[in-house]
Amino acid sequence: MSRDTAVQAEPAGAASEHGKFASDAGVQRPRDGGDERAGSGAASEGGAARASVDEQRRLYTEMLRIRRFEETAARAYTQGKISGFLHLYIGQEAIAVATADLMRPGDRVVTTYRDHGFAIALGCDSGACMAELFGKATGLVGGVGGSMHFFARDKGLWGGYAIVGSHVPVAAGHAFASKYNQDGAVTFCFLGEGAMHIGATAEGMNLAGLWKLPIVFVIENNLYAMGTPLRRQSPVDDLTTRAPGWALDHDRWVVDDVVATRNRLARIAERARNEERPALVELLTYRFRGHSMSDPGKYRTKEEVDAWRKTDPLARGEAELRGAGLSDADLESIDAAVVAEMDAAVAFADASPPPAPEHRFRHHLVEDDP
Ligand SMILES: Cc1ncc(C[n+]2csc(CCOP(=O)(O)OP(=O)(O)O)c2C)c(N)n1
Ligand SMILES: [Mg+2]
Repeated sequence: MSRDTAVQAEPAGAASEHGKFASDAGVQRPRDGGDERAGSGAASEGGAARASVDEQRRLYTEMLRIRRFEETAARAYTQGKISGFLHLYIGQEAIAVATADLMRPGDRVVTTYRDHGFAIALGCDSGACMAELFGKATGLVGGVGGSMHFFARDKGLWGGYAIVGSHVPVAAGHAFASKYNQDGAVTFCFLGEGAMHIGATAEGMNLAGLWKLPIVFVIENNLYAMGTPLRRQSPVDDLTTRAPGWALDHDRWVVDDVVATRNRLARIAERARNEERPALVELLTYRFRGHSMSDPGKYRTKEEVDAWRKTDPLARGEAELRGAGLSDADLESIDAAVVAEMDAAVAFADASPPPAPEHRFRHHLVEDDP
């Protein structure tokens, strides 16, 4: 089997590909059926292996922690406690949780400005994350990075990046370092579907394929780049059709199940780690809020948002736990603990001091005038 076909995506699409997403009502949804569900299709392999109830509960709780963190941050934003941009990860949580769960020590995540979910999933303290949003000295990066620039090297989070596509060559550089130093690590580079049309993205992916780097590029295709729907960004819906040109393995599925997504992504990551097979993965997902807090999201219909709520991995996780015998009281107590954690995060951030004035001169390269 040739490298390009080892992990098969659907055949390259033409303009008719848009039929997969657009219904008569203009609701953007992936076509039902096919092999695009996380737990189906030959490429999913591990998708069928179900998790134990304890594992399901753990992954559900992690997704819930991200959702409650984001909801809490949104409230704080409207109270004027957070300045600048705030891009929420609500709806996409399963991707960060699945990734954090499969990562090995030394692996790296490089991502976009929609980065809070990765920090929480990777084990950063929620108080430090909230304090970063509040611009406080106790924040993840001392309060000077803010929402879009979370960074926690010790947890494997090598940055949120605000310039679309700019981090893709950076991530390829990390993966090159892994290959050069033979450290056995994989770099996971997350990008929005909008970033697929940026020059730097092509440069980074080309080098990753050329040098067979240990990297997995993951497109979080939430169907919109700010207010621009996919059909007005790209001539094809299936963005993995570009992978063969960069000699990248490729796969693509709907993220409706955190366990299946973790298992399917883990297999791809191990091939990148051990077999010199970098990959381009497209995950079909949805953000339930606007692009950022200033976006009311009027470019999409209530029907579309409701349709995606039916495959929300968090709701599925809850239904599965109920199916496994957890009661309302059990689920309420999980939620109560998470809400208490986020309330404590806000209290911590509120009580923290701003960065000392001299802090603004740290981490700058300043050259003397000649
Ligand atoms: C090079 C560049 N151009 C434009 C912007 C403004 N901008 C910020 S986010 C964004 C949309 C990106 O959409 P996508 O890649 O799909 O990611 P999502 O926000 O959906 O997660 C744009 C155009 C930017 N930050 N950088
Ligand atoms: Mg997008």
